Amino acid sequence: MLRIRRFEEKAAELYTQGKIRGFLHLCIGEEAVSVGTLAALSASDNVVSTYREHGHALARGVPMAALMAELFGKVTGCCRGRGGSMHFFDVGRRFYGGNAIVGGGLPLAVGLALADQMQQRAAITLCLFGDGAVAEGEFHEAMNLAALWRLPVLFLCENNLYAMGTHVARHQAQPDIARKADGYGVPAEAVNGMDLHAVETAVAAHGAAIRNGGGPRLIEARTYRFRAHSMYDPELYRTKAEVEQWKLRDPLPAFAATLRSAGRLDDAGFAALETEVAAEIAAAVAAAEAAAWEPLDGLVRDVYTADAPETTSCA
Ligand SMILES: Cc1ncc(C[n+]2csc(CCOP(=O)(O)OP(=O)(O)O)c2C)c(N)n1
Repeated sequence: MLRIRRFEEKAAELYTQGKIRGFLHLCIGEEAVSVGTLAALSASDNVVSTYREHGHALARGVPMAALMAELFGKVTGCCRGRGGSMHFFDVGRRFYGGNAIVGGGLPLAVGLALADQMQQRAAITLCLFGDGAVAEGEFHEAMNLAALWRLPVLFLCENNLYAMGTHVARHQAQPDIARKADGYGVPAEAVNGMDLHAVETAVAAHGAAIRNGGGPRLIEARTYRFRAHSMYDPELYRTKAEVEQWKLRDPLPAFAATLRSAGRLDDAGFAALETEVAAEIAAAVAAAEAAAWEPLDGLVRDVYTADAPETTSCA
């Protein structure tokens, strides 16, 4: 969680300096969902994410340097700097995006799970999406097909209450997202998305049920983003008091407190973690600064190609 938090704080700083361009959506406040979820999956599972995916990619083990370089638009980025913040991708780690289209990952996840089922590959597909995606047709089509074909998909809605500036109660006739699974006969659960342990426990349990042939499941992780929707958002739709109230539930100090009371972390240990993370970030930034841009003659590479895309992992 600390790596994700500090990585994103640095990204925001670099963005204001003009080093990172395009869109930048931070997941600060939602780290317990990234870490708790990915900790409960195995390396052979598939992960399909959204445009707010920095935390998911880091928790999946995609190297920070490859992600930082991607933010900079450099050739050493996980997509050669072509995708930027919204399109982190690492096929070797079965991390299938980074997707700018709200709800766009849902059909992709169903396709991956169908392929696994047809090839009798033992894996589940984690499909992450926001509360805004639940208003899209893709959500219902994906739930329907996954349930009908009993596909090994774990749908995980990261409900941070807002789709850009619209509160979930203003775009959902039924704002209790977990209940939407009832219509498809899909078992579902809402969990405290600010609690790493609660998220990990739920994902492990539902993941095990899916692996045992139980068909798809839905988890609604109730969480909150402390920062604006993106770097361009004046946040006129919520009060500062509301944000401050949620910050009292910040998953990072909460988990640190749990570790402290269990005798597994003290001040010196926490300071050492901060130092380690700061060094990792500094190295990632320096490497991204020093890296080359995509050569001009490579600009149409992978746009139209007869060759299969590269399938190696990021270094
Ligand atoms: C199909 C589509 N419609 C609209 C948009 C514009 N848009 C970008 S983010 C967003 C809100 C999505 O909110 P949510 O799914 O709750 O994710 P969160 O930002 O809360 O993580 C919208 C409507 C888009 N990118 N794609």
